[in-house]
Amino acid sequence: MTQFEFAKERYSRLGIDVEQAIKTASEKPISIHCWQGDDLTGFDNPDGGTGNGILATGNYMGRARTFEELKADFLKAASLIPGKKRINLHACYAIFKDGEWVDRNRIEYKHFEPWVEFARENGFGIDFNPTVFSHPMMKNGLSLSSPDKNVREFWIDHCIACRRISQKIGEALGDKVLNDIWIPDGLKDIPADRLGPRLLLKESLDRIFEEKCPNVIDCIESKLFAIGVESYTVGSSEFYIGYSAAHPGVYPLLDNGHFHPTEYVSDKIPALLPFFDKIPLHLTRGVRWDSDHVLIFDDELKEIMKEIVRCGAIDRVIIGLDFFDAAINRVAAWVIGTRSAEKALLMALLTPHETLKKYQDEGNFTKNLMLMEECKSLPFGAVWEEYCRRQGVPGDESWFCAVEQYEKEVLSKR
Ligand code: RNT
Ligand code: ZN
Repeated sequence: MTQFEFAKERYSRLGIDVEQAIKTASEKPISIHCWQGDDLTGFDNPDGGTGNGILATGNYMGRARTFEELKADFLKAASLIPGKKRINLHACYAIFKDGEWVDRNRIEYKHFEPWVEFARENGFGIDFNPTVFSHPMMKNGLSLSSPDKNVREFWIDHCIACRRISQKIGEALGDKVLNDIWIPDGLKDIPADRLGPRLLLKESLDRIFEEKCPNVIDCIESKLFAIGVESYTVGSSEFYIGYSAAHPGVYPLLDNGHFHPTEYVSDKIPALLPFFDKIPLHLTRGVRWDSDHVLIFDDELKEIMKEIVRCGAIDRVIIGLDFFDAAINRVAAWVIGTRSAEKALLMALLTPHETLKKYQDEGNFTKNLMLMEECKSLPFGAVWEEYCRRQGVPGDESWFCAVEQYEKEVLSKR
């Protein structure tokens, strides 16, 4: 009996169909952010670099500097990750040809057509994000909520352009494209006016969402605070949940780094499911703050995936990743983080949710706690390895050899 057969038998004693779990895991897309590959530098800013609202730390060798390099790195990472993949792009990854350059309020679909070709060739879906940071039109750290009308108009135009691009990408791929608006707007010190900027943001969003874009899943991503923006965030959770509730077709995106550390996105998913047909996520790992460390197979990631599965919401929760570490090999960072998400998803699919729920409903909390604890030592590793094998990727640490070789042959020569 192989380890996998043994595991299958062990899980079936708990009423779990391992084959079905593997199939479901392999079909659920995970949207992998392109920005792990180049520290969110993008291609539209000759000086490069983040700042003005966002920051990647570290100085590991081999950052992708061009479209070609970013594609190659992404493919290397993707070849070591099981499951269905999408690529999540930011507007700053526009591709300008023949010396052309336009500012962010003027970008068009053609600037992303090469990405569509790349996605098509490799069977990836695409998701999209306006890039509302690292730009001189951020004034006093504000964009869509700025008191300066010119600033607001610039960013409104940018977000409208991004929705149109997303729509066209969706049409080209026969798919829906998630377009996530996140803005860093906020204040370092105590506000004199908390309402004004929110009213301006509401007005800006109304303008942005005017046009019907049937292939776009519109999202707005809230945040609690950031370094330099400690006292007030215009796009807070309440603001965006309120906005989404009042505007069907707009969804509140939950980034698990964007809440107080004692608040859990795993609990927010079932709180929002009764009201929204879709819940978009950014999975990340905050260490003490929204630090965007590489995702690991930790308790909250497992709990988030459990909620998605046990709420029967695998088709309603849209999984995207959002971490960026420039201090370690970037290709490895992608692989470690995305494999962790895949692991957590598979493990959630291998949990006897029906039985546990029955114990809870019967008030049998002792048995519930007992079984939850016993589940932690089920032979999950054997199923994970088999899942990877069937997906044509290494199931163990041997995937790292490919990254080491790539570092030696490609990254170290940059
Ligand atoms: C920032 C948000 C946002 C960004 C990406 C790059 O705190 O999480 O999602 O990380 O848009
Ligand atoms: Zn995010």
